Amino acid sequence: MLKIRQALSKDLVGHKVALRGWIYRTRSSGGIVFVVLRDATGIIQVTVKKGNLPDSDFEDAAKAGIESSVIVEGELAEDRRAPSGFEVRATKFQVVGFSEPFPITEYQSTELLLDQRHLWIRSREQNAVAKVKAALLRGARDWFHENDYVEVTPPIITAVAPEDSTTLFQVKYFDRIAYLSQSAQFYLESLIFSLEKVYSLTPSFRAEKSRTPRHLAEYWHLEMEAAWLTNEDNMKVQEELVAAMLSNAVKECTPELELLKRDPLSLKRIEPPFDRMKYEEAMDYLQKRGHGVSWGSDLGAVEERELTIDRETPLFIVNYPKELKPFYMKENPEDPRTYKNSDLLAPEGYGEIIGGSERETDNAKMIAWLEEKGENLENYKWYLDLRRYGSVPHSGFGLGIERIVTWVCKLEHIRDATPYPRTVARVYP
Ligand code: NSS
Repeated sequence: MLKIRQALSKDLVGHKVALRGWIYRTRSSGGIVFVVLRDATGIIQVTVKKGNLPDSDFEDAAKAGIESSVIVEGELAEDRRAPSGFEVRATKFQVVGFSEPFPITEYQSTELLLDQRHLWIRSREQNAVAKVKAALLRGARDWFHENDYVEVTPPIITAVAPEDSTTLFQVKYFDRIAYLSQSAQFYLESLIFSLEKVYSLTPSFRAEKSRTPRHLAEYWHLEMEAAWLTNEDNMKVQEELVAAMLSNAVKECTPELELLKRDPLSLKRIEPPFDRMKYEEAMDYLQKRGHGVSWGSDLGAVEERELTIDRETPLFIVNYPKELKPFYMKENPEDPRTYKNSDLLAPEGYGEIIGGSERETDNAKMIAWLEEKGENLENYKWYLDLRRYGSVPHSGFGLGIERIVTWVCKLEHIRDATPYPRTVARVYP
């Protein structure tokens, strides 16, 4: 049994091939049924001609609607009119499972496609996105492994809010309230005192009320933390990691990228170092282009789009004002209004994919901030302990996997970067 991608080969022309998969399209004309078969790897045309195979097989082929599962045997031939340039002339056509009329047809509303997500994920675009995502993840894991990072498994049920306490999901935890993790960062910070360089890939949860094309309530978060690392070193890790992820996507998924209309060369060209722009310079840049922003304005989707729309490579925005970022970031000694931090923005208007910083090591500064926000210090006692027992300079970051997938796969909406998107409106299916 071959996979379709293997069968699309001049070397096999004239040979008998056996394939299995699902009917992607079908039409009959007279004594011929033209079936386009798909499997995990691609599509191929199968011509089923009465007389070339048992009559019962021909009748089944004529009857089987799209998404029926089938096993096909026949001779491979070149055919320039066929979708992938080849066709199989069937000598056997066995229907494994007839499909009821498939609820998804060509032009469907977004809502219907989301209701039918469990079926829609069979589409070629979703197939390609899933493979690109896997290739990006593999590129990341390989890079971390080659650079001596240890993969660790932080908890998902937590009592802390590393990012924004207004976007926590509560869970009933026996007789208490706990939260779904927004970020593994604090746990990773604790692990560097043993392992020095760690990373994790976990789901993160944000109860974001805003319906935007770049926010999910549940997303995959790739985070790293390392001892002895400055913010400048931290950005170098990000550049190298992102370049390694892109290069693996190109290596493993060129046909999928092309199907998604992403030119693989545009990714291949992206190499460190990435440009750096201070938050202050970003404000100037935006003001000159008519945006009503000033010192202290957050960079939202609109501003990040403006900053990156004409770029072909990612851009670091560094040194944000303190009021825009969380308490754990290290004050920038060169401009104490700001932190030693960076956001990495993807080019072509896609915007933020990574947030990172050097971490504050002065407990007094962090306690003052937590008290000001009315946080319960008890919950952070363990985190503050990390600065009491052999504190070291350290840095880390978090990369939103669906954000990088949205960019690499040129998606309009982040929900298509994951098979089952979780948004305000939807937990079904
Ligand atoms: O809030 S972040 O900017 N930063 C953190 O969580 C740090 N504690 C990470 C760290 O230093 N270990 O989120 C990091 C990234 C951000 O750049 C996005 O790419 C992604 O996580 N992110 C999201 N992706 C999808 N949906 C939502 N709602 C979302 N929020 C953040």
